[in-house]
Amino acid sequence: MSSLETKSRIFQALDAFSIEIPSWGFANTGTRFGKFAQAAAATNLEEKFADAGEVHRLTGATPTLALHVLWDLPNGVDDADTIKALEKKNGVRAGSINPNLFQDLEYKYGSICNPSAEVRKKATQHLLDSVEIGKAVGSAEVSLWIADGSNYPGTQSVRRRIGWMKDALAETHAALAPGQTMLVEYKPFEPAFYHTDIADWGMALELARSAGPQAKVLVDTGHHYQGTNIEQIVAWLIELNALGGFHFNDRKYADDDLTLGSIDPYQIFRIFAEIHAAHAGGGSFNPPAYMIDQSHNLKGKVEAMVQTVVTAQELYAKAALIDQAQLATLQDSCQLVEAEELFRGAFWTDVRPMLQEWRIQRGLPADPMAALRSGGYVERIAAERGAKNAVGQSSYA
Ligand code: RM4
Ligand code: MN
Ligand code: MN
Repeated sequence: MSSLETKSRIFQALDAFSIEIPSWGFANTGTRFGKFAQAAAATNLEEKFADAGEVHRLTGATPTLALHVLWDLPNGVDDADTIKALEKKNGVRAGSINPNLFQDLEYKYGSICNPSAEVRKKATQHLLDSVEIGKAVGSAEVSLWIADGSNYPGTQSVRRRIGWMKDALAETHAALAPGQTMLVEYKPFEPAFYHTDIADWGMALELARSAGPQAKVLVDTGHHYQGTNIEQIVAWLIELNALGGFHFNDRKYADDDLTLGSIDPYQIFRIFAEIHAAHAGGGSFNPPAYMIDQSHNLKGKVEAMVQTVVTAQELYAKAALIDQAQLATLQDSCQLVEAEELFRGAFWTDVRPMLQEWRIQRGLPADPMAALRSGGYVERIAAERGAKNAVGQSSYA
């Protein structure tokens, strides 16, 4: 590939790529053993929006901020005006709306799968409220992660819970506006440790399909068993026109929510390779929503987010360098080593100088991390928020 073609591929890929950042990624989080408060962590929605605005200013790639209903919109739809004012002030829009069905005491035995009809009704109402919030703030996705499940064999009826869940999701789907998408996320473990009600992509797919055409599957990269071939799942979901979005993060052991690409960048590259193959294949491929779902309890929050976005851009750009037509020829003639080398060659290409060039041409800082450091933003927010963070907070929000 000529260097001119490499450049044009990379520029095209970057122009088309944006990734949503999570409000909860700027707040204090911890492990189940303790919470490590950071002086610069965001303590309220205003500060989360300010941090998101800074990341977008530096990278030009994060126009939307995912919101978690309970943590960010405690007054539900009544908070829509606050959101709109913050959007205007900080230059980022509200992104996916994430209902929270995992914190309230009555959800101890499940939310939309709870054996109690009363609890299921309350949980479904929260989903409907989340849809209304999405409409009020003009956000495209309502992103459902249902934390339901059980801890011990025999203690719950898996099949009855499927029926309850289908009812709730169908009711939620019926309330969607034409432009809204409902994303169904799966996770095989945690907080439940025997069964989770949406454990894998097959279950999520069936639930999405039975809910209706605006429901799609969300793949969180940390929500798989060790060794799962995630890019194969992605390929299937593309094939079935059911890939709605991603929650990107990395992991070594469980749902670690580490920085994307920190443990296995080749995994993310392989996922992006499927996306580029789908784009090259033409047809009716609707690109999924790219979102980050990470929480950094040791790294600085804004630094980690900038690092994540830059890494996502690098891996997306690398995968754009695969010559899909040539790869198809090599695959058809079973030239295995040549095909693999072409694939790997894209991964090993250093795209960073091109990314710098792209940023300069688009009026962005050539090195977002260096710009973050020299701009003094983190020092400023640490000074402003330090006292509030020193007294400790009870939760994420
Ligand atoms: C879950 C899941 C959800 C996220 C919560 C905070 O493990 O990944 O997407 O909203 O964590
Ligand atoms: Mn997630
Ligand atoms: Mn998760």
